[in-house]
Amino acid sequence: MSESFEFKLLATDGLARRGEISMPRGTIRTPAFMPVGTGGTVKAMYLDQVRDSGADIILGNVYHLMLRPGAERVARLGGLHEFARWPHPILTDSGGFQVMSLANLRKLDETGVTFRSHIDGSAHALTPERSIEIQGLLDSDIQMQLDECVRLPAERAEIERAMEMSLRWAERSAKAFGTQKGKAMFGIVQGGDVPDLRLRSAQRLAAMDLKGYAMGGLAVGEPQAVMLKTLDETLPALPTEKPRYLMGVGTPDDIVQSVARGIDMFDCVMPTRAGRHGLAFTRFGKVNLKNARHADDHRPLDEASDCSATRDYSRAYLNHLVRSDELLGAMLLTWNNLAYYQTLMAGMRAAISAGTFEAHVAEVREGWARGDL
Ligand code: PRF
Repeated sequence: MSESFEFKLLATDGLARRGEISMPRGTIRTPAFMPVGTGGTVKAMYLDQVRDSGADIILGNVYHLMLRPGAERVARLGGLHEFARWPHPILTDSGGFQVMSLANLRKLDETGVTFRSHIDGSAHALTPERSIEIQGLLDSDIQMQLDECVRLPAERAEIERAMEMSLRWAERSAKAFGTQKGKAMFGIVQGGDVPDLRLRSAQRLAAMDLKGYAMGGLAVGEPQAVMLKTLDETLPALPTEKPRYLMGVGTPDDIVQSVARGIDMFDCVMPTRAGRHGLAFTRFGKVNLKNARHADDHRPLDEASDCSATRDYSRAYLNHLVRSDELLGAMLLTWNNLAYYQTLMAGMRAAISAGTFEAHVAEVREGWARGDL
C-alpha cells in the first residue's frame, strides 16, 4: 500500500513484465486480471470469494452505475467501495464503450455522447468531464478517460476521426481529473488496426504524462493475430515505467500472448459470463458442463485445484445444476472460472520473477492442448 499511486517494475523476462501498483486502498500485483463488476457486483459471486480467488482489483462501469442506482446516490451512500463492500482498489470504465454496445438512440459529437438507457429509455449525456465527475462520485481509484472505440473492420478515415477525438477527450479528461493523490487516470490508445494511427495515438498520449495507458479498440472483431501485431507495433511507443492495460481481453490464450508482449492489466466478462452459460475454464482447456457426457461423472473439474468449486463438486452435479438452470450452477462455474484466471495470472507472475516465462507458457499450453479427458 502507498499514499500515492505508484507503479514499480519488479522483474522482466523478454517483454513480459512483473510489477506492482501501490495505492492507498491496496497493492495490485501485475500482470493482473480484474474481474468485471459492472453494476457494483461481480455477477454470481460474493466479493469475499472474488478476493479469496486472488483478485487485487475489480472493475466497475460508469454506464451501468449512472443509470442504476445513479452516481450521486452511490456517493451519498459512501462511494462504491462502501456500497458494494469491496475495500480494495476499483477501476472504472468511462462509459463510451458501453454506450456504443448497449444504449439506444446514440448521438456522438465533439461534446460527448447522448443516448437512451437500455433499461427504461430515459435520456442521458456523457461528456469527458461528466464521466470523470461520475468516476469521482463513485470514488474510483483508477479512472479511465472517455474515448470512442470503433468496431473493426472500419475505414481508415473513420478510425482516424475517432482516434483524434479520443485524444482531445484525453486532454479534457486529464484536465477534469486534475491531480489527485492516491488515484490515477489512464489514457486510452485508439487507432484500430492502422499502425501509423496507433503510433500517433500512443505518442500523443505518452506526451501527456498520464499515470497509465490502456489499449482500447482491440478485440472488437479483428482476428487475434491482428490484435497481437497491433500490440507489437504500439507498445514500444508507451513509456516502460507506466502500467499498460488491455481493455476487454480476453481468452486465457489472448491473455498469455499479451503478457508475453508487455501488457500488465486485463479485464473481461469472459470468465463470469461463460460461467453463467455452463462453460468452465480449466488447466486442460474449456469444459462444457451442459454436455451429457458429464451426467454420470463423479470426478471434479480438477482435483488438484485449491478452489472448492473446482475440486469438491462432481461434474455430474455441475451438469445437473446447469441443465436445471439452477443459480448454484452459475455460481460454482463463475467461481471456478475466476479462480482459474487468477491462477493463470499468478503462475505467469511467478515465472516472470523466476526468468522462466517461456518454459512456463509452453507448459500451460501443453495442458490446454492435452484437453479435458
Ligand atoms: N474503450 C473503453 N472501454 C473498453 C474498450 C475501449 O476501446 C474495449 C475494447 N476492447 C473494451 N472496453 N473505454
